[in-house]
Amino acid sequence: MENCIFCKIARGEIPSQKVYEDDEILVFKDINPLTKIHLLCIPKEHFKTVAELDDARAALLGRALQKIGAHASAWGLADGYRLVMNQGEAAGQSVPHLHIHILGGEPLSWEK
Ligand code: DGP
Repeated sequence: MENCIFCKIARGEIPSQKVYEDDEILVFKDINPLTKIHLLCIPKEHFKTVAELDDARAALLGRALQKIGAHASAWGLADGYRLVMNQGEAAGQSVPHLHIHILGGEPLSWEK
């Protein structure tokens, strides 16, 4: 998608602080961290929400979760972390490119 911020980050047209990259996913630091460590994991392929998952994208999302699990300790998240995916504007999704928030680096409460 030409004007998508995360597509531009994936293409290297907008700088980001990358912590992991392979041919199909990218993990980088959130520009507006909500916790001491706040990363975003995106598929390089553009789609907005899990409503658009076909089998190939579902497998891609599974591999993204697998990579997060494999690398979280190296990213400073050995004590635990939270994964959040906002789906749609009403849920707070501001960038219409599927992304997984990876939150941690401090104790996280589970209260509204
Ligand atoms: P959401 O509200 O769930 O769509 O989360 C979008 C996140 O993306 C938000 O926490 C801020 C982050 N973000 C937006 N623009 C940029 C950017 O240009 N660079 C980086 N690193 N993060 C961004």
